[in-house]
Amino acid sequence: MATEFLKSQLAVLVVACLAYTVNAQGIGVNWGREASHPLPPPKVVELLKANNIAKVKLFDADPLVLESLSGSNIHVIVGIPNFMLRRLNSSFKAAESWVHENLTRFVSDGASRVLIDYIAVGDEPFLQSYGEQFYPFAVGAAANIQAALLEAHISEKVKVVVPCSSDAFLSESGLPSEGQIRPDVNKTMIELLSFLSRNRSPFVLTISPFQSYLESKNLSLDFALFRDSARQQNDTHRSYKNSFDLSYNTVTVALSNAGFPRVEIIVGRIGWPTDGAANATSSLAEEFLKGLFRHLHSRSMSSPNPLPLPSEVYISSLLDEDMRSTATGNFERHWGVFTFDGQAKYQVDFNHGSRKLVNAQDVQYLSSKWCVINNNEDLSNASALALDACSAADCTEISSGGSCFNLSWPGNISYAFNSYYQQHDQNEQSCNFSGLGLITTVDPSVDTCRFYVGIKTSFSITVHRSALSCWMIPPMVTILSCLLSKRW
Ligand SMILES: *[C@@H]1O[C@H](CO)[C@@H](O)[C@H](O)[C@H]1NC(C)=O
Ligand SMILES: *[C@@H]1O[C@H](CO)[C@@H](O)[C@H](O)[C@H]1NC(C)=O
Ligand SMILES: *[C@@H]1O[C@H](CO)[C@@H](O)[C@H](O)[C@H]1NC(C)=O
Ligand SMILES: *[C@@H]1O[C@H](CO)[C@@H](O)[C@H](O)[C@H]1NC(C)=O
Ligand SMILES: *[C@@H]1O[C@H](CO)[C@@H](O)[C@H](O)[C@H]1NC(C)=O
Ligand SMILES: *[C@@H]1O[C@H](CO)[C@@H](O)[C@H](O)[C@H]1NC(C)=O
Ligand SMILES: *[C@@H]1O[C@H](CO)[C@@H](O)[C@H](O)[C@H]1NC(C)=O
Ligand SMILES: *[C@@H]1O[C@H](CO)[C@@H](O)[C@H](O)[C@H]1NC(C)=O
Ligand SMILES: *[C@@H]1O[C@H](CO)[C@@H](O)[C@H](O)[C@H]1NC(C)=O
Ligand SMILES: CC(=O)N[C@H]1CO[C@H](CO)[C@@H](O)[C@@H]1O
Repeated sequence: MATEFLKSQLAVLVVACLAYTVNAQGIGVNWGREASHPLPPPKVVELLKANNIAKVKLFDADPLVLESLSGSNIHVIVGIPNFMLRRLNSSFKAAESWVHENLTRFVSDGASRVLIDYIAVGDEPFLQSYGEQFYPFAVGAAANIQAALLEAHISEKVKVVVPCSSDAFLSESGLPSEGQIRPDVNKTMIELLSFLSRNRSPFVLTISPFQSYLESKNLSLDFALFRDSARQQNDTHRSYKNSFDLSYNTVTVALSNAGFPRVEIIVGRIGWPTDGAANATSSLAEEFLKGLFRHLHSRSMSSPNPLPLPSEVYISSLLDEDMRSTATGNFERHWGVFTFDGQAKYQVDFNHGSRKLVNAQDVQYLSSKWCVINNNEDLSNASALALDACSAADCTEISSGGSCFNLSWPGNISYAFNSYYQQHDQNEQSCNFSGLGLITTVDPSVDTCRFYVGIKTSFSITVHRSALSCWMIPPMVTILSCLLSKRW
């Protein structure tokens, strides 16, 4: 009797594993902090909680951030920036001190405990544009961190992962059946896969439907946005109705062909930007995320031949970041579901309910003051001054496709002046512009174009771009196993 019962329960478990769907517990966000005026970490943690976001992926191990997360019940992926990989590869001591200084005290039990599930060693080190700057050190660094975790007796709690960009994979035909590892990183990628498999760690992958849409003439917006009207792409044994499945399966085929057919996959970064490029809008971002969530929740049950689903998915991103590199596009600063100051840009359902997103509360702004151009002056040098301002401040909104692109001259010059002025905490000197700047208390915002007011924060920083480019994007998380992740 008992055995029968056990058997039937097992059968249920097995079916549940096969039909595993990503539930609300499996959806998290990337919390990047490349912002001139970041929201204070405790405020961000309130924002996560208010929206029932149960997982977060960080790009470093800032103690203020970890302290804010302590006792929160939010699961965390801590990141190690790419620039540290070289040292962590060559020195076990460096890995030991990283674990000692940044991890141990937060992992131990007690009220201040942070639920750290993974350490993301590097941030997409295989990104093709990085060349050989980072990836050759990734596996060695990961192995040293793993050994340091073992030594600190926390390797059971915390797993080591290495987030990978989707451009580490390719397909000659554009179809998944020909998916393979990019030849120049093939050897290292296989070393990484062996490392992950030895430690039962998941593979963390970025999927970029927005960039695929920009780059490939063959993929339509309908295909990227999970629309029913999308023209399907026909592969040998299956057809694809959306860009997500196409990219995802290109990678699963490549991993399988490399000898790792059953590796667990986490999508460490996926999203849709809202500004700085054509089709980067809030309404399309909303459509994309709704389509993605619908797809993740329903796919395994309905499709006759389901793809293995990712066990966790991290949305890019929680907040906009005005200091991110724009090397790959002006949209890079506009991934947030929320604006830099924590206001929801659109509605999307993170937790299977139907509540609206909750904005950050009691945000402390600077005064209601803006810097604009003084039209009564000789404006012949204005454009040059604006360009200067833009080399430091964020002017992605006035670029082609941006939300303020339609501002006619000299409105766009005012935008640049204001951006610089807010970035400099409304310091009077920063609205001079050789006498062309004018401080006003009348909000110059028009239609979709918002002239923002900065956040008052002791965290505001003036960081040099070169330093920032080192710790650009994200890391990720995982699932132990289907069994553990399901609550029975
Ligand atoms: C990584 O560190 C090991 C051990 O110090 C060293 O042998 C190896 O050359 C390093 N890898 C690279 C790519 O420098
Ligand atoms: C701990 O992490 C911080 C932030 O990522 C980093 O600056 C620091 O160097 C790390 N400590 C060690 C000992 O590596
Ligand atoms: C684009 O689609 C056409 C027709 O379906 C196909 O012949 C071509 O190989 C595709 N190109 C790429 C880059 O996928
Ligand atoms: C990658 O390396 C594996 C193992 O060395 C080899 O079998 C495979 O052919 C390589 N693939 C590519 C695309 O170079
Ligand atoms: C794939 O097949 C379907 C149905 O056979 C067809 O309607 C569609 O145009 C094909 N897609 C491509 C890209 O050839
Ligand atoms: C514009 O800039 C040039 C070069 O710095 C300067 O010589 C000129 O006086 C400026 N013109 C005005 C109207 O400020
Ligand atoms: C900018 O103007 C064009 C043409 O008037 C219009 O089609 C477009 O929607 C406007 N863009 C924004 C962001 O307002
Ligand atoms: C402002 O707009 C004008 C055209 O209206 C354009 O020529 C100029 O480059 C823009 N300036 C900036 C800083 O975007
Ligand atoms: C603004 O700049 C002009 C010329 O560079 C300078 O003469 C003036 O003193 C400055 N004004 C303030 C308030 O700093
Ligand atoms: C749906 C939508 O907004 N599509 C637009 C994407 O961007 C291109 C280029 O600007 C437009 O032509 C499309 O209309």
